[in-house]
Amino acid sequence: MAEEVILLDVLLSMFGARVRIALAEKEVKYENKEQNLSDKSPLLLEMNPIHKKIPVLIHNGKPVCESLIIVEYIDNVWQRKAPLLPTDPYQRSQARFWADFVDKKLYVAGNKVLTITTKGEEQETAKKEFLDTLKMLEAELGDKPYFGGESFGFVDIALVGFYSWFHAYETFGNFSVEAECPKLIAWAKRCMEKESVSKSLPDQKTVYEYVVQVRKKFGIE
Ligand SMILES: N[C@@H](CCC(=O)N[C@@H](CS)C(=O)NCC(=O)O)C(=O)O
Ligand SMILES: *[C@@H]1O[C@H](CO)[C@@H](O)[C@H](O)[C@H]1NC(C)=O
Ligand SMILES: *[C@@H]1O[C@H](CO)[C@@H](O)[C@H](O)[C@H]1NC(C)=O
Repeated sequence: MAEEVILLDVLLSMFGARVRIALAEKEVKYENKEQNLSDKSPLLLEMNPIHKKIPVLIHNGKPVCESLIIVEYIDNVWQRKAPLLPTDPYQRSQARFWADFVDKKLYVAGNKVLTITTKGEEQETAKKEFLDTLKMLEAELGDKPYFGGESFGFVDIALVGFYSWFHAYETFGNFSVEAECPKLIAWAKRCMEKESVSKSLPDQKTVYEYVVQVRKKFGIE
């Protein structure tokens, strides 16, 4: 059956990156339609009328929204490759827990770091929250090569897109992730050895320059 797969995406997005990586892991061919979030396209508004956010996967005309839900959908639809989520129900629940933790804690803490306006106390608080969150993730990783064990999977996909943002977090937060979480950096580099990951992620400098622009736009310098 001929399939039509379209991704509404933004290259710098860590949420979009999840979907790009999952599609690459499953070797799905698709058309990437880069979106301008300052001028949302009629297609984006039609396909995600509730949140009006990227990423949106459009599979044979039908939209799927929310990055983690899209990754799970991809895993269920394209079963020709190794599963991304564990098959064991308990392991599955744990993978979903940690992916949800990335959204609820890491993303939120990261945004606080990127919007730091003053050195001193604000910076210290934001930095601590972010690094504490990363340390919890590092503890969950432990000595395993990937979050799910021996193979690259759902939690790796949920988290690795943030690696592109590390230089920006480090610069505005005045810290080194490598100094604080060496095992997590080793894990990120291991993930980057996979073409599905390295080809899906923007480089750290590009993201940093984007954050500088956004901070200027909002009058933070
Ligand atoms: N929970 C969503 C988050 C997606 C998200 O925040 N997308 C941003 C870009 S990184 C967006 O489209 N923002 C547009 C807006 O908020 O107007 C997911 O996992 O897909
Ligand atoms: C995105 O839309 C804004 C607002 O219309 C516009 O100023 C900007 O140039 C657009 N960006 C790109 C890359 O087209
Ligand atoms: C950044 O961190 C270093 C080392 O912890 C510290 O010596 C320096 O004062 C910090 N700089 C700012 C601007 O907070």
